[in-house]
Formats: sequence, structure tokens, C-alpha cells
Amino acid sequence: MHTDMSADLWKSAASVLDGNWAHDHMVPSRRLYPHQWSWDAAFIAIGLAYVNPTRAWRDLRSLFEAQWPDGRVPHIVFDPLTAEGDYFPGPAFWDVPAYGNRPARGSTGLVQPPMHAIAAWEVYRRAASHGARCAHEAGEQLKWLYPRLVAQQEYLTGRRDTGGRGLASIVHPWESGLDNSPSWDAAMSGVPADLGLLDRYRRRDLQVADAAHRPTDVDYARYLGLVINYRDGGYEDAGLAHRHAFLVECPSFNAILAAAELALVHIAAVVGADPMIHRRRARRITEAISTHLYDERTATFRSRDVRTGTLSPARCVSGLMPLLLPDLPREQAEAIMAEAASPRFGLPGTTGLPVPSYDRTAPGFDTLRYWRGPIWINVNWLLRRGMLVHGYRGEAEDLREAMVRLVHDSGHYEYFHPETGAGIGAPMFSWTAALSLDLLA
Ligand code: 9WN
Repeated sequence: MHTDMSADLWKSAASVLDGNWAHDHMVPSRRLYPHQWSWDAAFIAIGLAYVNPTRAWRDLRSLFEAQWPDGRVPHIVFDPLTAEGDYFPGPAFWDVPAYGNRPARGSTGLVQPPMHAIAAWEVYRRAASHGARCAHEAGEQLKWLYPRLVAQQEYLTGRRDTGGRGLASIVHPWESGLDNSPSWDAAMSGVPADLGLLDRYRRRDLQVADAAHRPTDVDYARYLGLVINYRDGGYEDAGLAHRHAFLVECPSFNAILAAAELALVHIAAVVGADPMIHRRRARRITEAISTHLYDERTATFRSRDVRTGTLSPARCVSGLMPLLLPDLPREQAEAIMAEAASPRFGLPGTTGLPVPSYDRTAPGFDTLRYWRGPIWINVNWLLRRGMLVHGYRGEAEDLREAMVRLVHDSGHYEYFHPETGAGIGAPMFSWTAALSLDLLA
């Protein structure tokens, strides 16, 4: 790849991360997302590992300082220095229960995909290249994080196994990180949409972003209704199957959950804990994904609605994520590669672009609306990682080059138009910048 292009991109990525640092954490973007988000912090740490490892650890630590006693790591940790009105729904709406050693800042009661063990391991293994002081810091931080990462995994594999199949359920589309993905359409159609809620609360996102690029009002009414139901039950998970309208097993969330156990195998070995526990858990989750989320008929992975037991009809980028797992049966890995190369997703060999978030050939494919078509760098980064795990080196390199070219030409946007490559959503978006650094390194 052209060295000027790489140098330009490296510089602009590092400056986005400098600009988005907020005293002890990184914001995903200044205007649209002025707090700390959970899986963003993990992707961001992976990039900070190259330019500022101390900040990578600080960011992860700020997030885990807000971990709940039951092990859940909140999907947003609110910055007390940011006004309530700067993001909706803010801390007052979430109204999370107080607990003993809770830090001053508020959080939500939802989670996001547990990318953090993967990130912590990536930051740790790069630390030595920054010198002895960084290596020492990395060892100390990893020791602090390990029990917290284990508690996070145990919360998800324990209390969140609402279907009893050895998979974690998400209780809200926001937990997937793929908010309005068509993967949830079938399950969300049964969730009441009280549009009156939107008269009472104002959508802050529509004041700072284009409505055509964001989830719809009906989506938001359902999102708020689900939060209210979970909140009013004290964010308790017991018995959710009988009292919550949305419970879904997502192949992407669960693939990340299993990949996190594999990262914990390495981390446990460094901190003097037993790695075997994590290896066994990774194998169990992989088996559950492979057995329960794979549709033999179409040879694709789908999300499963826990309440009805049915697989979603939508073919989404989340179905490509189990490629992250080394123990996936060979024919399923091959099926993912075939799906990724098909006209539905079109690997860069055919389109010159990274894969979109949804099947290009589906009637509902929407080039602008968030997770219903646009290209996102984080899921493409995960797909490339999966290709490397399964030895698809040529495809991984093509995908890497397509991501680097796209971000270089269009900027560090939140997401990208899947036909023209134009940047959409928030500019100067942290994880796009952070993962670009990793792709260039
Ligand atoms: C809701 C911060 C987050 C990402 C998610 C992305 C979007 C929030 C929103 O932004 O979600 O959590 O307000 O739309 O979908 O993946 O973590 O970047």
C-alpha cells in the first residue's frame, strides 16, 4: 500500500483519538455520543495500544470502575461533566439502582458485546515494544482487570442464559451494538411501540444527526419501552422469559463472548490463574453457537428469538462473526466465507469495498440507515480477524486494504455508504480511527 497514504491515515487517526479524549475516558464522537460506551472502549484500546497505551488502560479502567456487583459492565458510563440534555436517554431516564461502592458517575443497566478481554490482551502484548515501563504498567493493569473480566463473562454466561442453551441473550437491540439491524425485526415486531413516549422525551440524536441515517421513531418508541420494562423490574434478569418482550441470542454477541474466553486463556496464563476454565467455556459457547444459531437450509448463522424459538429470516453481518472462533466446524467456516463472497455481502474482490451491515440483495437494504446497509469498520475488522483465524490470508489482506482505502478516502466516519463509500453519521469517530491504526501497523 502507498506509504504516503498510510502516513496520512496514521496521522489523522492519532489526531482523532487525541481530540476525543475526555479527562479519563474516550468519547465515541464529541457531538453525538458525549459519554463512554462499552464496546467502543475496547475497539479504541486496540488502537491506543500503538499511540498511547496508558490511555488505553485508563479508558478500560474507567469503564470497569462502573461495573455492577453482579458483573455486568454497563453499555454507557455517563460523564458527570456532561449535561443531562446532551444525550438521550441520559442518567435520569435510566435511574439505575444505587449500590455500595458505586462510583459517582451513573450508567445504563444494559450491556454490550464483551470485546474487552480481547482488547486487554492486544494492549498487553504490544506493551513491551514501548519499553520496560509500559510492560510493567501492562502487567499491573492486566492483573487488576482479570477478575473483573471474569465476572463480566460469568454474568453473561450465567444470568443472561435465558434460553438455557448455553448462549447469552440480549434484552435490548442496543446490547448487540448493531441497534436497528434487520436481525431484530421479527422479534421487535412483537414489542409494543408507544409513540406517546416520544412526545414526552425528545430524541437528542435527531438534533445532531440526519433522521434518514438513524433508527426510526417506531424503533425508538420500542427501545424506550424495553428500557422502561427492564428498569421497572430493577434490571433483574431472573424470570425475564416471562416478563420481557425482547430476548434474542445473537451470533455476533455470542461469538465475541467465546472469543473473549479465548483471550482470557492467554490472560490467565500471565496472571497465574487457570487457563483451562476459559478454554472449556470457549468450546462450550462455540458448540452452542454452531448447534443452535446455524440454519442448515441456507448455511448461514442467524439470531434466535428466545421467546418463539425461531431463527430470524434476515441475513446480516452478525451472521459472519462466528468466523472468529477457531473451533468452528470447517464446513461452517467455509459457509461463512461463501456468504461473505456472495452478492449479498460482496467481499472487496467484487465491490472494492468492505462488507455492508445487511444483505445487499434484500428488499429492505437501506444504503443510509445505520445498521440496515451501511459499512461499519468494527465488524469488518472482526471479520478480517476471523479470516486470519481460519487461514484465509489473501481475503484478509484484501479486506484490510479495502478498509484502509475507504477510511483514507472518506475520513474517520462512523459508517459509510455501501455503494459510493461516502462517510455517513458522526465524523471523527473514535473506533474507526483506532482500528485504522491497527490495520496500518
Ligand atoms: C446506543 C456509540 C454507540 C455504539 C453502537 C451504535 C450506537 C447508540 C446510539 O452508538 O448506539 O447505544 O445512540 O445509537 O449502534 O454500536 O456503541 O458509538
